[in-house]
Amino acid sequence: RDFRVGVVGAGMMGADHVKRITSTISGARVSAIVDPDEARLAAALEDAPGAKGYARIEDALDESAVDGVLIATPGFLHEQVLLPCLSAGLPILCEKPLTTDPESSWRVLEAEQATGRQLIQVGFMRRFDPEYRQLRELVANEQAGELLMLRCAHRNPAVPDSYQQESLINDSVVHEFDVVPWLAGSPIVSLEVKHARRNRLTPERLKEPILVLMELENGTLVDLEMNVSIQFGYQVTTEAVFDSGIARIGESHGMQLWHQGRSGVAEHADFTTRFATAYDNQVQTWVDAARQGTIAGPSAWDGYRVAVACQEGVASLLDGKPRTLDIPKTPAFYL
Ligand code: ISE
Repeated sequence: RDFRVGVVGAGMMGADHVKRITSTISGARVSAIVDPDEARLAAALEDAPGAKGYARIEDALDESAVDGVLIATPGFLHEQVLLPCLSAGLPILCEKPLTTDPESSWRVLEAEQATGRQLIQVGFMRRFDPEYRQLRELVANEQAGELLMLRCAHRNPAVPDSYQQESLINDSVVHEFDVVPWLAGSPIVSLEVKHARRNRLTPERLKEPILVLMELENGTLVDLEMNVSIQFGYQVTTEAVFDSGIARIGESHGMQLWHQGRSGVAEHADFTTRFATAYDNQVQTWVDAARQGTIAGPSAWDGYRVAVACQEGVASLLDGKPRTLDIPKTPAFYL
C-alpha cells in the first residue's frame, strides 16, 4: 500500500509538497496535514483528497495516521516537531534548516541516535538538482583538472516581511553551506562576510547584498554573492574554475524570444519553479528510501554541520570579522 505522509506546516513549501506528493510522487500519498492555522489547513486539504487535518503533530501520531513525516514549518519550530516524530520511530524529511542553532541540532542528533537508526533526511534539495549533480561529477572525475575556485550567486527578487537580517545566512546562505562542501568534497574551514553598498530597494530592516567568502579544507576558495532584492527574478548560479577549464550551472535556458527590440529567455520568479525537479527528485528519493527503512540524502549530521556554519556566518555578518569553524569529529553513527 502507499506510504502515508504527514505534512507538517501548510505554508508556501508545505502546500507545494502536498501538491507534489499528490500529483507527482509514486508510492506515496498525503494522509495528514498539520497546521494550527485553519484557513491554511483547509486550503491545503483541498489538494490532498482523503487527507485529514490536525492542529498538532501529536494528534496525528496518536492516531497512527502516518508512516513518515515531512516537516515544512518555519525553522524555529523544527525541534518541537522532530522530537515526537523521532520518539514514534518515523522516517522524516525535514525542510532546511535542521534547527536554527547548533545546540538544538545537537539535541536532535542525540534523540535520533537513541532510536538506533538514521531517520532524518534534511531538505537540502540542491543535491538533487540535475546540474549540481553533473558539476559534482565533473569535480570528482577531474576531467577539467582539480577544482580551484567556486564563484556562486544566489539572487532573490524580493523577500517576505518575516525575513530578517540574520535570514540572509540562516534562510538563504544555509543552502550554500550544505551544497558547497558536497560539490567540492571538502568541508568549510573558515568564512567571512562582507557588505556591498546597500541596495536602495532592499527593505528598511535589511542591509544587503553581501559577499560570503569561504575557504575549504583542501584549499578551494569560494565566493558567494547573496542578494535578496534583485527584482528581475530568481537566479542561482555557480561558476567552477578548474586547472584547465571552467563550468557554469544554473544559467537561464529555455525558449529564446526576440521581441520588441530585445532577445531573451524567461527567468524564474522563485525557488519553487527553479528547483522543481530537485524537489521532485528529493521527495521521491526520500519516499523510496523510507519504505526500505533508510535515508538517501543529507543526514542530520549534515544539518548539524550547517548549523555551526550558520552560527559563525551570522557572527561575521554582524561584526565583519572572519571566523573559523570548529566541527567535532563525525560520530560513528553517521559514518
Ligand atoms: C528560502 O527560504 C529558500 O530556501 C530558498 O531556496 C532561498 O533561495 C531563499 O533565499 C530562502 O529565503
